[in-house]
Amino acid sequence: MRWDIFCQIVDNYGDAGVCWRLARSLTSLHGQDVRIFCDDLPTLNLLASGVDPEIKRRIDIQPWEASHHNSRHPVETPDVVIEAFGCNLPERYLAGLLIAPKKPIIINLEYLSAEPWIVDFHQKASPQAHGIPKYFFFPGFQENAGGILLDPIPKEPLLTEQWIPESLETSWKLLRPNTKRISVFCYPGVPLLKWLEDLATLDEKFDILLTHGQREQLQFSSAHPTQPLALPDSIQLISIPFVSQDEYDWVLSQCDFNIVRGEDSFIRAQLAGKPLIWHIYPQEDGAHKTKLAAFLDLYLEDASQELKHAVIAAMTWAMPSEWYQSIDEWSAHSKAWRADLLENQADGGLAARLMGFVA
Ligand code: TRH
Repeated sequence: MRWDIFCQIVDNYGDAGVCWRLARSLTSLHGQDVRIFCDDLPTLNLLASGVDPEIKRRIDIQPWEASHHNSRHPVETPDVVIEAFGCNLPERYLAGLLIAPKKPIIINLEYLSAEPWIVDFHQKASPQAHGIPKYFFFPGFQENAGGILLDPIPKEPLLTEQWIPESLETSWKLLRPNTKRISVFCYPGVPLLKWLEDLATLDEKFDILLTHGQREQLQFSSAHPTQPLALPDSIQLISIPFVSQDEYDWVLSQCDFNIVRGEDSFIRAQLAGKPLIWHIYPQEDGAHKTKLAAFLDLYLEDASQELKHAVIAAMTWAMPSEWYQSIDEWSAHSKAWRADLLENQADGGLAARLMGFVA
């Protein structure tokens, strides 16, 4: 089938990250013919840069405006149109669909959520005045939700350094033996410096891999506007460049603990099978708190009371000294959660469920 994915970048990298991962999953796992129309090609290309060139060649990446010309080629009408995160289709593109001999199906691909209500709305019709069939699709963890994007499934998360991506070679040389590794990819507004200072009080050495832009965030943290970064030797800060999506996946799999955010990195950290702090995208109405609680309900369903307390504390930015004593149990739990996730998504996850629904 022919798929057109529309991707409008609201902020950060997540919109492009999710659209790209969907495109590559549909192409590499299901042999689909995919075009992406995106209003920020530099961001999309940056994420996509490391992927197998054969897959990249098969995905047609186009600027948003290029979709306007589609109205002149009704023969090129896709079978499926994805409005990622409810973005509106360009009017001229929609006009082209209206005169096309064969109508596609439009999918409003929603944000990922662990909230129970999504299963009641998943795959429901969203009738439009223009008459083209449109449906909601809700990614999620539950069996009867839209699933998660799995591609590529990281290999067993063993700490192995036989292969190091070229872009990370310099940073990797700085890593110390017998030292725990933590990667950091979070939004501003959390007490990260205080968190690191507290980490330094533990009887352990830590190498902290700061993703692109994270060091600046630390320096200008509102809690410490003028304080220079003075951390003891037990904590080493290493800034890494912005890497491709595949290389970032690799980073997650090579760390003992990951701080992630948004949607795509959040899933990738789970698939890496390591403990994580999910810095959920903050929403003004506080809706993110409900979403975080819904995820924690699922994630901690089988956890001991002690682990529940520790993980909830960590995810709400309590200081590491308050929960780090549970790290071994949390590590074991993360491996089990990864296995459960893969079992629950053994049907192929989001891309396969989407294929099934459209069929
Ligand atoms: O960047 P994010 O915070 O994205 C968002 C946006 O805020 C968006 O508006 C919101 O809708 C969404 O989250 C829920 O976080 P996310 O989703 O994890 O996306 C980051 C992408 O960037 C992901 O695909 C991983 C990738 N990435 C790299 O490829 N290289 C890197 O070096 C890093 C740090 C990330």
